[in-house]
Amino acid sequence: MEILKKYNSVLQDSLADAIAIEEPHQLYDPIKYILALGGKRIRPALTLMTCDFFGKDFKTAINAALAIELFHNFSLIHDDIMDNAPIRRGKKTVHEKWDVNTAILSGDAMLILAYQFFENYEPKIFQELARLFSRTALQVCEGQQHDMDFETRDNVTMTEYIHMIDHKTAVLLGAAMKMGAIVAEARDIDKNKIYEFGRNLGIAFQLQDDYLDVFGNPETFGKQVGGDIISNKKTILYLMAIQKGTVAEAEELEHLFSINPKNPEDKIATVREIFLSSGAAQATRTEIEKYSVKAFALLQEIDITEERKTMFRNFGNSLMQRNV
Ligand code: GRG
Repeated sequence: MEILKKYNSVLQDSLADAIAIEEPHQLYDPIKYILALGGKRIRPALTLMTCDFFGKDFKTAINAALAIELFHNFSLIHDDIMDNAPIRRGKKTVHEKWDVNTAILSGDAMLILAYQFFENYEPKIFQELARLFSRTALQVCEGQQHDMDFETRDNVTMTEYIHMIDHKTAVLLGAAMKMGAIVAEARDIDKNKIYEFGRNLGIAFQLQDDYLDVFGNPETFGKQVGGDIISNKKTILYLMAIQKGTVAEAEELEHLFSINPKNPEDKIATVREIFLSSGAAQATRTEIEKYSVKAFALLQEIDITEERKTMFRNFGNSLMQRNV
């Protein structure tokens, strides 16, 4: 993302040096491997950007940024084991390249390494970062468990779904930004507003991910369009369609989400039709808009210059337009 470029080049160097330990190779090689696969590095760049915008040299936030990226990558390794996923960032997942036990242990080591980066801060900042980080990590765990529970439930409410994506994904974006504000020693009220900005934008982003999975352009989406339909994942579109559609539409959807045809093209096309005819597609767009508007309204209230607010707004817009 253009706006994050300045931070990404500093991050690139720091990440390459972050894991200096070599032995045992079986423990540290997978960590170096997943970090070298890249990814968009949105979260650590946000930590640096937020620190910068609250008026402190963004390099002072590098340790917090490294912690958040290590944590994110650790959660991806464990998530891929749970999902039995073969590919991550276009390459073999850690448990495929090595094995499941190696992936578990390397992931665990990454979580500890993430906390160690906080030791570079003086006690007051250290405590604030660690407290936020622990709370956030626990919420991510809770979000993951809810997501797993939802797979076998057929009565998930919209509120429960939003709560799940908030915890599984959005709180980490909020925390990434708040950490930058903590290192910059911003006012408590502003720390909380920037946290809520990141969190609401994170919810909007995840809902948009659900939407693009069905209606996205295959050239620009970056993932297989229809992937959630193929794997029978009950996203917001499914929940909205069950809630808003006719009895016949709901029954057909329930049936389609219980089968796994060899050629999924017809299934994808029918589900897409029902999402449109039931009003679920429109209702999802309204929901995305609601959380984006909320995020931008919070930004307006923060005590930083108009120029910096515009930069945050541009970041939010480019995240939602997927120019990442
Ligand atoms: C917190 C102790 C503890 C355990 C973790 C495995 C797990 C429990 C949680 C899973 C969390 C998870 C993988 C959430 C998905 C978040 C998400 C949107 C990932 C994709 O992020 P991008 O697009 O990826 O930023 P890149 O590859 O660009 O970094």
